[in-house]
Amino acid sequence: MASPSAHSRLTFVDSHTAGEPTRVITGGFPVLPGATLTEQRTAFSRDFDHWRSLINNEPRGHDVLVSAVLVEPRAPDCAAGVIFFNNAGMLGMCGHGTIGTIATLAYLGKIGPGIHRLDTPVGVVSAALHEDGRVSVANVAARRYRAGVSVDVPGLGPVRGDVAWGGNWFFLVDAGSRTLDLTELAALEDETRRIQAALNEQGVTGEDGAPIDHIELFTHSSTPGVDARNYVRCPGGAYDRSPCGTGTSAKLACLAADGQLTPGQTWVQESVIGSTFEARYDVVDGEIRPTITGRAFVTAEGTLIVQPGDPYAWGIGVKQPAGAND
Ligand code: PYC
Repeated sequence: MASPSAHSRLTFVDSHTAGEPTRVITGGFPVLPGATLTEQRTAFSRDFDHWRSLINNEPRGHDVLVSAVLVEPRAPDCAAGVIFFNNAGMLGMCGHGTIGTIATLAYLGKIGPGIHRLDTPVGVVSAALHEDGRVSVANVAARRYRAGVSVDVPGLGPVRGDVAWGGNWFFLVDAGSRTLDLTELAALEDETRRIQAALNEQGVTGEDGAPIDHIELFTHSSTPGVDARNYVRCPGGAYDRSPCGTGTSAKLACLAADGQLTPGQTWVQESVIGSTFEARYDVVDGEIRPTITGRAFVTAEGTLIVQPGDPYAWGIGVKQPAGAND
């Protein structure tokens, strides 16, 4: 087992994209074996999951954080390979995290304005860094898998939603006239936790039995120029402070399937904190290809330190591997 030894040090740059944090690990992470990013992600979750916990769980991280480890790209012409993870496990793609990663690479002087390809476990994405610092992410293809699926949610009754892929699997529920704002966080957390549990218990999944691990409630927005507002529950239970890049991509796939948004038309998606992404899609080879535009700001850079004997080297509430940090 690869373990932090005495005085292990991991360098990082933190940023936030529309309020949602991203931590890019820039040095000190073990080399991940594998011929593809998918294989490397599998090796990560099988053999190095305690490193994920070290980075993302308290006392060095927190449950809102999405982190990214940079690896050698395996696909041609990519600026970097990137594997995203959070307090619960691995993510497929991450829209806000991609914007944060590009802003971080620019901050480090590794890239400038222009188009940059990133290799991810679910495919290559390309990101345009604009002169003004905004980033447009051309995401992997999005699709609605099932429409109007009903789940029986204890305490809420039947809840209907669409199952869609935007780089992660989402269950999208029309919240009607429900208020999606910061005053409602406790209730929204409770409702989406119940919906998530009901999906798991009733075996509602994405394609090929893939777990649905993001719940997206959406409603209209009263903000001028904004099309919709959402509340997105992430796999570890935290809510996305940003409008969620993969969730917005899944939403575009549903709008396209319902004939409510045409290729090239702009969709402005607002988060529960009021931050926005601008989105649109193109149809390429019959597939919905979303582009999500947003802005990230660097908030910190530093070094995570693991001193020998730290009983919480791997995080609070996480079984500490025997002898791993003596
Ligand atoms: O922006 O795709 C996203 C995302 C996923 C989880 C948190 N943010």
